[in-house]
Amino acid sequence: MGILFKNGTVVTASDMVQADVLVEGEKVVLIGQNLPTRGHEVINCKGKYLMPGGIDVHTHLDLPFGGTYSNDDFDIGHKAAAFGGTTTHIDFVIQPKGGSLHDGLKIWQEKAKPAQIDYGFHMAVTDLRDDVMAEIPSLVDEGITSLKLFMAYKNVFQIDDATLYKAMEQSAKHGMIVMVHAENGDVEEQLRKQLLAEGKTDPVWHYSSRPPEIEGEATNRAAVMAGLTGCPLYVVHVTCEPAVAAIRRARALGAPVMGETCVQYFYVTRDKHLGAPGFEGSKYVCSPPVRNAEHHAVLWQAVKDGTLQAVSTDHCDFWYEGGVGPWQEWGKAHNGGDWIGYEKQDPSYRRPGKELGKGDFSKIPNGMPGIEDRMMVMWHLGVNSGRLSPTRFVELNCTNPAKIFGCYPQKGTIAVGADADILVWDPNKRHTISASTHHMKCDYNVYEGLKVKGVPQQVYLRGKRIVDGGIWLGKNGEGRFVRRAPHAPVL
Ligand code: DUC
Ligand code: ZN
Ligand code: ZN
Repeated sequence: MGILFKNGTVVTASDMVQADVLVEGEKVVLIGQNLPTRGHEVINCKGKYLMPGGIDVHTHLDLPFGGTYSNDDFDIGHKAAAFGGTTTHIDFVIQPKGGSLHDGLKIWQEKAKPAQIDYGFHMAVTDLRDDVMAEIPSLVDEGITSLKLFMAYKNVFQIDDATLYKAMEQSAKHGMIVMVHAENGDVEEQLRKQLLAEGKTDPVWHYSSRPPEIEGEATNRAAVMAGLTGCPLYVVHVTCEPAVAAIRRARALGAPVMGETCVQYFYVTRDKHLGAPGFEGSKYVCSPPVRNAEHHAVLWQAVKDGTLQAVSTDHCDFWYEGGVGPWQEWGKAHNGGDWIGYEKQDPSYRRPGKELGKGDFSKIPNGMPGIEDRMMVMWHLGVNSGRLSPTRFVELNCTNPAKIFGCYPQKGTIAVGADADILVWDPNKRHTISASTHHMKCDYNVYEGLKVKGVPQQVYLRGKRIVDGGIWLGKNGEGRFVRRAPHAPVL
């Protein structure tokens, strides 16, 4: 007996067709019209879209950052992702100071034990010693085919140009891809010191310490190295015109350069959000900073014309004030008391959050929530407005991420033989986004009050229904590590 999704419209990166989809076990086994129902559980999908589960290739769950940790972990963060239609994500393992890449990997494997959706790892290299260089090829055997290097966060994560160049040479040899956080960290340090010395300490000055020019410069520098080494480059969280221009130019010259932007960079602005009165703007501090509408328009053009190939979140949430939410109940209800996170050990404990940067914008933990919102907000702002077709929406949020990071067609599409990660998407259902109803462990939502039309009604992970309307049906430990293949295509 299988599950037969009947009478829906199947949306892939290339087509929208009225068809039935038969799932047996964990896989899609048949797509066709008027498939016989006998012996199957039938899901009536009339008026619904059947889309592949979302893939968010840029998340930071339980990330140590600026003296605290990001809130969402591989338990609550996974549930939140699934409620928003994301069934796979790729998180960043951070090489610990003085440690090896495999030391970092062990830490993240431990974090991932409660997994509820599928996940992969990128490896963030912070210290490319000779022994670490020698370790890189073995990552491929472990299904990790992407390295990440930070060109910013001086004295924390930042690497120098020689390191980036060497990492690219090594990656190119082994069919891996290099990702960069592209901002000039040396210039940022100078700007930051000047601003603080002038008494400019409020959240809005974060923007001035990281202007578009230093993002564009670093993006161009990395793109030049990709051209010289032949290493596929993926620029994460592109926010602005100078960075888009650098990627566009490099691609026109034939360099293997790709890029993503994140959903918040289409919506959140310096003027309204980061510049909000008091300390409110700290909610929107992330790096690179959010930009104003003129850059949003450049990003829409870039995701339309293929200069950028994917949309992710950089999900990395911190408390504003702290508080309770539905996640607390779930922690107890669905884990049978087995959950051993902070809150279980000491319910009064609250991880430090945005307040760490009161009086000094540079100490505000960088990041915001978004893993749950991405698909709904992109559908609403992109498809409902006519900027994106449903097929391009699927391509940006599901298919291209899978192709670029080596897990297509297992993930990222609805096709015979693919994992049955399926969204039953209701394009007519309305929903108001709010921190009071979201499932992320965060006391604010970047899109608070945004009325979207189009939501995932049911979510299937490898053939198992994990979300049904507002009901959670997933289980800890059922999320699986996704081994990715090297030599993925450059799109
Ligand atoms: N940017 C953020 O805003 N948060 C985490 C790391 C990053 O690069
Ligand atoms: Zn980054
Ligand atoms: Zn990030």
